[in-house]
Amino acid sequence: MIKLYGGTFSRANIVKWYLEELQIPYEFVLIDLATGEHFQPDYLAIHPFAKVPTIVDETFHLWETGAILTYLAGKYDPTIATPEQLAIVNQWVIFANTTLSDGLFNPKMQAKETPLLLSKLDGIVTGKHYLIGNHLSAADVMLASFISYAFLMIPDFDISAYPNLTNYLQQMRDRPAFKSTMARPE
Ligand SMILES: N[C@@H](CCC(=O)N[C@@H](CS)C(=O)NCC(=O)O)C(=O)O
Repeated sequence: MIKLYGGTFSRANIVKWYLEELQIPYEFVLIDLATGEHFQPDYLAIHPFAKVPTIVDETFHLWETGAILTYLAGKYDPTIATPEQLAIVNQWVIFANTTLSDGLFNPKMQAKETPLLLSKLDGIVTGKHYLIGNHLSAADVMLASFISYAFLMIPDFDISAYPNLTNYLQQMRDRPAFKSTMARPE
């Protein structure tokens, strides 16, 4: 069974969400970041930079949220049949983790980049339930996770000017697997 190492409120929840969408059984191993459990030798042996999340799939260790999602997509998403399909998923995963993340969270970039990114995303998801094709993919999980984090981390973050993105995000947040993994208690 896959082991997922993560903190209570950490990016491991993104991996949890995707594992639950894929209906893959997993064991969650809570790493207490507050007490520095991630700096213990046992954990450093699987993640030399002492961050979460990490997964262990049989004997295979992997860290970095985006890399984990792409790995899970390639191995366990039955709708991904070609390297090109996986590459498109990876493109969105990397986009969310870099271009979008910088544009949303970097104070030096926010003013210029956030409206550009959100308005472009609003156009891209118009009339769509999913970013790619007619099923949820790791691309949706990463994109919706980062936009959801923006609501938690950026005071007054608001996407109401982008109705298609708002609808898309709401559909993601209504998914049972999102609610059981990403949603925080009110
Ligand atoms: N880009 C990395 C970021 C990992 C990361 O910074 N994780 C945080 C928790 S969300 C962490 O481990 N913090 C503990 C620390 O930095 O000491 C990923 O997505 O996996």
